[in-house]
Amino acid sequence: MNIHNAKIAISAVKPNQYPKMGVPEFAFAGRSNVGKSSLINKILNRKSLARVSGVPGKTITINFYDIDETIFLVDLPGYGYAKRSRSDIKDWGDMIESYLTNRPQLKTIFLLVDSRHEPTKDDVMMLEWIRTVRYGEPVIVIATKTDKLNKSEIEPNLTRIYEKLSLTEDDVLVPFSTKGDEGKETVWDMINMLLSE
Ligand SMILES: Nc1nc2c(ncn2[C@@H]2O[C@H](COP(=O)(O)OP(=O)(O)OP(=O)(O)O)[C@@H](O)[C@H]2O)c(=O)[nH]1
Ligand SMILES: [Mg+2]
Repeated sequence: MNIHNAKIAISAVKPNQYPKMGVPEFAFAGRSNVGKSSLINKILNRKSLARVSGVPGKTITINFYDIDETIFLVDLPGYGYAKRSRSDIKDWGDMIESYLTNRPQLKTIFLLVDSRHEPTKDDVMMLEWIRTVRYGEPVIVIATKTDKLNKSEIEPNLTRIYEKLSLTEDDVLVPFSTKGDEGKETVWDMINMLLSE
């Protein structure tokens, strides 16, 4: 797979817009502003393929990135963005749910949480929901923005995430940062492992 051959395939809001190509898909979920779009750019060595912003709520569609016609990386709109109306939140829920529950080629859902903070109620709910729809599969959680922590904070913060999300030894918790390469190889290793299953 040539990761330099990456392009946006489509920004979808409803199922009939999802790509027809049946290649394996890997989705990135998490709170708004947690760093989903940044992670996609980072692992592809791209500056701005996926739109990133300091303003939460940047990604409002399901964005499918076509990597060498071999896999799709799927950037999901973030949750927990306070300035959304109730009907927008419902639309968000319907959109995410219809994708995450009706997509045979979806290989896994990576859940991103901010390494600096205790996982939010929404994070816990999202993880529980992922456990239900992906019953029996290990959960993969990515703790983002580790560069914003002191060295001494990393372990305790990871432990807090592990405990708050009730992770088990079958699950995976990956520290990740866009400043430097932390986590990048691990994410690719997991994608490649799931591809070879
Ligand atoms: N220091 C640091 N900043 C990061 C990191 N990852 C993301 N950011 C910053 O966090 C902000 C939000 O990043 P995005 O990638 O847009 O977050 P998102 O999860 O896609 O957000 P939505 O599209 O709103 O759901 C941006 O200002 C990024 O530059 C990281 O590892 N380290
Ligand atoms: Mg985004």
